[in-house]
Amino acid sequence: MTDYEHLAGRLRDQGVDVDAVQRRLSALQVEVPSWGFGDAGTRFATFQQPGRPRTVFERIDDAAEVHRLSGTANSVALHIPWDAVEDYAELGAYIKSKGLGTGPINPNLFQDPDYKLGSVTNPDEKIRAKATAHLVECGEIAVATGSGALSLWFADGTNYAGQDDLLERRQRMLASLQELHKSTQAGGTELLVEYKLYEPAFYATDLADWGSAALMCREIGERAKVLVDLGHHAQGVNIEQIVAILASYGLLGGFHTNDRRYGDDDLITGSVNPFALFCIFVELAALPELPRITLDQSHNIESKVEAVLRSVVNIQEAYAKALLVDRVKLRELQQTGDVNGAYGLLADAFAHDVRPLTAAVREGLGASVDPVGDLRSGGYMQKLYDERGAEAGVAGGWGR
Ligand code: PSV
Ligand code: MN
Repeated sequence: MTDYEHLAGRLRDQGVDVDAVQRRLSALQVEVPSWGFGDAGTRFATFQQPGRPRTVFERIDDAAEVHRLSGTANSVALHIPWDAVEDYAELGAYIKSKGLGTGPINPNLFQDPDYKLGSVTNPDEKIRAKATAHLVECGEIAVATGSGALSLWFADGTNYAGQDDLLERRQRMLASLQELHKSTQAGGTELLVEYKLYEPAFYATDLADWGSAALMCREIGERAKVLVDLGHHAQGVNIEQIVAILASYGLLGGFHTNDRRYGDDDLITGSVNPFALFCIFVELAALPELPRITLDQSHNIESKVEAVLRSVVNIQEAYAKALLVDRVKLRELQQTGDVNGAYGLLADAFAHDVRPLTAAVREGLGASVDPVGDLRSGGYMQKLYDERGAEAGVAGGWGR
């Protein structure tokens, strides 16, 4: 008996509809970030890896390899200007030719010296107008590349008490985002508004938490929704509760997945606390459909294509385990106040080794049974080393 037959038999004995689980798992698709393949580092150093992509097209090639092996990463998010090109229709066509779709477009409002005191919140009206013009341009890029969304993260905030008027900054941001909402009307582009507790601002980040982002979205317009980045909360915050609440208000726009131990560490999704990831997927699996799930990671010392691939596999496994939870039984246990019984139901689902199941799903999708092993033993990485060399190219991310 194969591992898969053994697992499927055991799950069926426990009343799990294995075919339904496999169908839902097969429909899972996550978006990968172009910048996850480019240079990234800490504030101390960036280590350029051999075979690093030299252009946005090469970053897309890397994303296509992740999809080929996982069958579960069918689109790529772009960052402008890191991924800027002359002809965006051509870029969209290239992405399509690789069997991928264009994920959200990420404007970059945090590296220009003009934004020292903020971008859309800057006290200087001219700088705010420049920031808004970049957002509007990214809206046009979204249409040209066939992306349906803009992913909006602002480094805006203040470092010291009294530095600026907190409420006025919020009004400035709102005015800019309302303008963006209007300018993206024809394209029907979704605006995904991301919050982050701190960094780079250390006194007050202008969008510091989900409540603040949700209120902002309500004022921006109906296409604005909150984006939850798993690395953007204080230690110990219950993210699955945030997910459930936002979804119940129709305000859950999507996710940036990664993992962390301390702050916004951007480590491989599921590498530090897989149980926390599982609990998030337990909430997501209860929704009529999954929201956008996008990796947002920067790999400094680990091999990047492999790190992205492993993250996708970890997400598959977390979702697979969440799909094993018997919802009817869970509700019964909750209603009768059986605390240990309800927790035990989740703990049992989490404890399953679902790897034979996710492997079978990938095989059914024409992808790899052992993606990381196949990446290591296949020729793709060697081809990168041979063709791209170690030094050439541009960062395509935070590196220099
Ligand atoms: C910076 O904290 C960040 O990681 C945000 O999460 C953005 O989504 C991402 O960079 C890309 O700009
Ligand atoms: Mn993010």
